[in-house]
Amino acid sequence: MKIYDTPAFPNPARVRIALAEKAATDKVTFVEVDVMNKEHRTKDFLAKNPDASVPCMELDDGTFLSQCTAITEYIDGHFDGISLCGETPKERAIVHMMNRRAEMGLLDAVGAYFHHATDGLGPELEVYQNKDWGMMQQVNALHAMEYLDGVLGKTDYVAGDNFSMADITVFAGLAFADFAGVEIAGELKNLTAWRAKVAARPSIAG
Ligand SMILES: N[C@@H](CCC(=O)N[C@@H](CS)C(=O)NCC(=O)O)C(=O)O
Repeated sequence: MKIYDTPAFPNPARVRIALAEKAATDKVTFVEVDVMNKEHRTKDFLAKNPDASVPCMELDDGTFLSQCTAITEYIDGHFDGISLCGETPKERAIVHMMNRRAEMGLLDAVGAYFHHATDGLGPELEVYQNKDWGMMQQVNALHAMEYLDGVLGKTDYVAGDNFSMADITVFAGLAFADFAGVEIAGELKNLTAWRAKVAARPSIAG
């Protein structure tokens, strides 16, 4: 199995954390994609992942998977270890719901702010920018942080009592927010405490 990714980028980090949670990091081969030199937009890479994004996973039978949620589903089902996507139908539904809220409200919103309202990855890569859209997404990301702070005032983790894929998405979203200069408001104590707890997990702290 191969993972095509770019180390230190936020979405690749999600899959790397998922693999580490399943103690499976050494069971895949990482192939570095040079996003800064537009390798992800070449014909060769688009044949693997038409989304033109990293990460992308190649299974041993030649199937390519893209989108972190789909890749994490595969990793969760394929490797032993804690469940990242939930066990019961209800748990799975809640993990997916919260993961999508974290993705849309936080991680993707920060991404839109970064790519549209800042220099992003630079003029070679940011061929279309809409600053108003980016600024609106920054507001959405700040609202998502407030929402998540409320959730984490009631449950230990984003999707309930157990660590899950949704926590990974929020964690990566906050790392991206730091990088993009979108600050967590000081009063969001639940979110800040949860972040410190998650950062201490061996899959992240190493
Ligand atoms: N929704 C996608 C997002 C993937 C994504 O946006 N990855 C970024 C790196 S963090 C990327 O490939 N960016 C390339 C670009 O902006 O051109 C997923 O879950 O995998």
